[in-house]
Amino acid sequence: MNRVKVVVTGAAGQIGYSLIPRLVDGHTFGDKIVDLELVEIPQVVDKLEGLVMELEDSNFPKMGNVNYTSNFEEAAKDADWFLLVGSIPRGIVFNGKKIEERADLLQINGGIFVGQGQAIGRFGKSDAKILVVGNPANTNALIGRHAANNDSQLWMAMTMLDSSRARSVLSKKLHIGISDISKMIIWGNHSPTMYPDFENIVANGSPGKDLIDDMDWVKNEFLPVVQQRGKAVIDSRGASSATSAAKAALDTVVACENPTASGDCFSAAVLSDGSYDLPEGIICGMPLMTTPEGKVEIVRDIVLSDFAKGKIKISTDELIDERAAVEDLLRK
Ligand code: NAX
Repeated sequence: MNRVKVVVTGAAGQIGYSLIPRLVDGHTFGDKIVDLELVEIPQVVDKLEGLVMELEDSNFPKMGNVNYTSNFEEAAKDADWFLLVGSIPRGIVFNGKKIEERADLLQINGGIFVGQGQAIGRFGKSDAKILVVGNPANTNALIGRHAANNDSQLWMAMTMLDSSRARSVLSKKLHIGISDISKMIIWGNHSPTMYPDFENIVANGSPGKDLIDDMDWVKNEFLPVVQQRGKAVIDSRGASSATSAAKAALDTVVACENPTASGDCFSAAVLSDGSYDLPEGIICGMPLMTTPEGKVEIVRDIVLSDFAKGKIKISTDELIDERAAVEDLLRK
């Protein structure tokens, strides 16, 4: 197949502005022609005309048909990929109420994902891949997956940005290049409870547990820096991570579209099936690989230390709490 149809929601947002051009630049999908469906809420959708003008003016070599719409069902028809970036951020006024609580955020954004999930299940390709970026990403993906009710489609929540951040910190600590580090796994939720697994990385052929024995550094620097990196970017920039989030979304697509190198894995959150004794029925960060046939599977041979298991439990407990907060949306 030499064409791929990609739906992007939140297309007028800051991640969208960095992400969308790079979907058609010939890198992410290689030789394939990329048809784009750019989706926004009705109040914002007209702004996308300007983005489409810019895409046309950029002469991207692999750009196919580009459409923009606020009708998600129309956009979803026969799509191969869904990059669900759109969501309502904390702090905005929604239906007359300022949204500050995580529970409110879960309900509002979860509601969006019921409708989008149903449309993906009905109209998306049977082997569609869905990457949820909009927060709270794991629980949004759980709601969307449930509403889609289509087991042949793959629902993921993005943890690649957390994995990229962890690799960056580890490469500085070990004085090696980013590409010298493989098997960077993020376990759990895309939230400050996530667990970046330094013990199971492979750095220039050596396991992380042999290279990093400074637990004070792990506890007091590595984990807090990676877990709080999103907040640090917001505090400095006055806006959340956009370029790095867009790059991470593209990296996730590339990781799914190409077979994973032998012995390596990549990070995304998928429905847990009880592997590694993780609670079933949550969308949980795990090690994944893409087979030579193009199937994305959980890697099942990672060994977890007691330290890792304790940290991962904190994050999966949080995911169970989030699931309980949206129980009503999982009954629809
Ligand atoms: P922006 O506020 O710039 O853009 C979001 C866009 O989504 C807006 O244009 C809005 O109109 C649109 N939107 C809202 N509801 C929609 C719907 N139902 N259908 C279509 N579009 C809709 O946010 P941006 O900085 O682009 O971030 C987007 C999301 O990514 C946020 O939820 C943010 O928290 C999340 N992030 C997730 C990350 C991850 O690693 N999973 C990291 C980066 C980022 O923080």
